[in-house]
Amino acid sequence: MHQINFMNTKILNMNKIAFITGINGMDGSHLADLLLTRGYKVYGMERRSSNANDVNTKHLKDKITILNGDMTDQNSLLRCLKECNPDEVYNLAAQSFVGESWNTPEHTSEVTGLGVLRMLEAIREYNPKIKFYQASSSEMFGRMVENPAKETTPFYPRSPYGVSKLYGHWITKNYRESYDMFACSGILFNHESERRGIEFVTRKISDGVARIKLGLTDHISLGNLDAKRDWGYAPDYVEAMWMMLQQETPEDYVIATGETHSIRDFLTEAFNHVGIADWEPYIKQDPRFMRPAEVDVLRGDYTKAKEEMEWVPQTNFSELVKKMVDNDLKLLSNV
Ligand code: NAP
Ligand code: F7E
Repeated sequence: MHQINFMNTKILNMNKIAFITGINGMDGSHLADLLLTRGYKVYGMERRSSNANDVNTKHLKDKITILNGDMTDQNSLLRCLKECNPDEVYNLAAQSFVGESWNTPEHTSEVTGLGVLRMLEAIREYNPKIKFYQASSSEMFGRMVENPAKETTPFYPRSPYGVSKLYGHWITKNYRESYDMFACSGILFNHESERRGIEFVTRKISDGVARIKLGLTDHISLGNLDAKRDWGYAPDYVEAMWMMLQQETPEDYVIATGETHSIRDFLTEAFNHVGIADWEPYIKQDPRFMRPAEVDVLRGDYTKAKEEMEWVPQTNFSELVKKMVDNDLKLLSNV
């Protein structure tokens, strides 16, 4: 037994086994990095793809074990649990792109909604003592009834993705209450990093700004520039996921920065960082990137996480934007 102190949280034991779904995603890869430093044996689940999908996990190749499974296939989840016998399951797999959820609402509901039920059932059958983390989302607040939103704020999702996440959130709470399982949800507001998928607006901007700076393109095509988001840094947020499973009792927490910024603010910060003050000529507004229903503003109140877990965000908006732009400049310069 090894002991460490982390941000004044309780002393933790090591040699635990963690099973992470969505391992190749942004959060899955950051969480694996974190849990390895905490001494965990890490298993990650990926679904089959024709081509390698390991851009975020290449560096973890010899450090973690990959299992094959799919959130739409109950037996595959049960088999994964049997293969790795985890202490903690982090369910990060999802069809996570809000815009795509209008194109494939049924698929999104299957993976992002019902997939949670399948995992909970697999845990219940294999070992109900396993601790379970569900990746809930600020998209459940959608048209915010209260600003900033906290754990008790009523939900009002605005997309098939948000509705699916709400199902996952409530079924997690229901299994906690029905079967006394250690099952909890982190209601995470937008968080980004150098590993963010290219279709999400922050990475699309950081990549586009880097290309413009390097003379590789002359514009970025975007949709609604007036939407506002509460953007944090993904490595800070995966710490909160892990902290939730170290609490004495399973509870849901809002994880956010408490600040909100528009897409325009993000553009200003990103272009300023490469020395371009007048960025408007570089933006083309494209109706393809507008949504049938928009979430105009999101802002979270993380007081509960601060008071009960001593979690606070470590990276501010300006630092986040700079990290992402610098990373894309480096990636594109090496091409
Ligand atoms: P991400 O990069 O899109 O990763 C999602 C992962 O889920 C991918 O590895 C994807 O694999 C996998 N996946 C999709 N469908 C699957 C299926 N049917 N079976 C198994 N795996 C499947 O998302 P992220 O940003 O890291 O977010 C992690 C989780 O947190 C997601 O559940 C997301 O909805 C939620 N969340 C994210 C944010 C945010 O701001 N990032 C905020 C709140 C909640 P493929 O590569 O094969 O598609
Ligand atoms: O859009 C606007 C768009 O796709 C942010 C996911 O991780 O966070 C993420 O969902 C805003 C929206 O993220 C473009 O209309 C303008 O208002 O980067 P996004 P999201 O929809 O907030 C939540 C918390 C999750 O849970 C999700 O999994 O940006 N926007 N122009 C654009 N968005 C995109 N993608 N592309 C554009 O061209």
